[in-house]
Amino acid sequence: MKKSLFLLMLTASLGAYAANHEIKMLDNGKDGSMVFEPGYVNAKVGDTVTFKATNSGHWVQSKALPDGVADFLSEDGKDFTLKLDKEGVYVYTCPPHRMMNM
Ligand SMILES: [Cu+2]
Repeated sequence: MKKSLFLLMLTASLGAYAANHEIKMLDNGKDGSMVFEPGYVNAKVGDTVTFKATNSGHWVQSKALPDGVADFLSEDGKDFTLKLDKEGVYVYTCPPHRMMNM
């Protein structure tokens, strides 16, 4: 009886483990104009990241990814959710504002 209770608790905590992180794509943010906000997210494997098309005219494209992770490219004015299946650093850019370090 005690053992099955423990397993249920473990499942519940695993379910709570995966989080979604929102990154807004903005014309103007705390860090200046044409920015992702926040500019950095610390996430865990299994989490998702949603790039919110808060302002149109921005989208997101992968630039450098951990080995084995497929390149991604979202569409202008559309939210995009990425599942983080591998540990590592994910670097991305906004193609129209690459020259502005977005
Ligand atoms: Cu942009």
